[in-house]
Amino acid sequence: MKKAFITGITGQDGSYLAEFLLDKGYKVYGLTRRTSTQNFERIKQIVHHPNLQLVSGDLIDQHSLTYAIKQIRPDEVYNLAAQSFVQASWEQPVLTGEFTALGVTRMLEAIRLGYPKAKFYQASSSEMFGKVREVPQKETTPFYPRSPYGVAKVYGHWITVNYRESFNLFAVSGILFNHESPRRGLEFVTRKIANAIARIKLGKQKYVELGNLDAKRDWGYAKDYVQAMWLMLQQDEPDDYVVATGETHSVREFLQLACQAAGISDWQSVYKHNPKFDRPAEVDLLVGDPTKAKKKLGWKPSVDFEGLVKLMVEAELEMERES
Ligand code: NAP
Ligand code: F7E
Repeated sequence: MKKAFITGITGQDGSYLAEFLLDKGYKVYGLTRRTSTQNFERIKQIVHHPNLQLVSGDLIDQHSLTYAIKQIRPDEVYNLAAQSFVQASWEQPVLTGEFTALGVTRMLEAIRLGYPKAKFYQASSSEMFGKVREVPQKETTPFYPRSPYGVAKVYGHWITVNYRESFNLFAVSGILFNHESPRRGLEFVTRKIANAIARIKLGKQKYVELGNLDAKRDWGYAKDYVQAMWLMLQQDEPDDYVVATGETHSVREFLQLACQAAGISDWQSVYKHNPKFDRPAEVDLLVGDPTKAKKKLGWKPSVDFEGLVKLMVEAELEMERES
């Protein structure tokens, strides 16, 4: 039985990846932080699965990571844990650096010292492209991060490449563009809009307050993206890949389509601008070129932009009707 170790298992991607690997017959170990109340909402369907084991630790605590790797001796390690909210990275830049940047080195050290045979996946991000140097962005596009989060991810990316080249580890970096789902945190714009529009439709809320509607993103479906992570670790050679849909849409388009999906005819009547959600430095346009992932991994997205908006709004309508 293959063994996988996932950091960030309680997050959006970690929960989908754990389900995907359990379905494939893996024994899955998930790193969780101790909290005063349990935070297992996204893993509630699998938490009692006989092949899932939760392991206590923290990306800031080297000992817990090294101990876990030594004990488990996993075939595959997916480092998905991070402070992942861009806006929060201006409020907590040092913590973001500790988790999102140095946390990667701690995981790599744990593998180097504890079980160097393990294959390592690092969750890199399109935020590394920031003020983009090239459209669309591909594996060779230079980075120009625009937030403490983006800067931390550039560090995580290069330390992964460096450990591959220095210590011959099977370490890969997936440069994933935005991917969303009903399990997305409520602070991210897609889930925030989908949830607010459902509540407005049901008469629970009047407006949705947003920042910059002109920002454009390449949005895909999270379930598709965790498959790409796994495929990267099944290759003969470690390499880095862009994972994206190749399409870009504005926040305004997301809002318009969400209103349409809920049967709200005038989107402007439910929207207010709130400068609190504007960013000190914005990433204006992201659009990825997934050619390499398509050719080498045989990966392709199964849900398009319209399908994603519809799926998210429908899920929120169902959840809000029940609550
Ligand atoms: P998410 O929902 O915010 O999940 C983050 C996970 O990291 C949670 O399980 C969280 O645990 C855990 N975590 C945070 N700090 C930790 C620490 N110090 N020690 C241990 N665990 C810690 O993020 P996501 O959307 O699933 O994204 C997964 C990864 O992909 C992240 O690294 C993110 O930066 C990256 N990424 C995401 C996207 C995207 O569009 N979703 C795109 C590119 C890259 P708690 O539940 O305890 O908070
Ligand atoms: O913002 C604009 C905002 O917070 C998207 C993370 O998973 O993807 C994510 O980062 C855009 C930005 O995601 C609001 O200014 C307008 O331009 O949903 P977001 P993000 O910053 O793109 C990357 C790939 C990651 O790696 C990250 O971990 O939407 N926007 N109004 C708003 N954004 C938010 N959150 N809230 C608003 O009210």
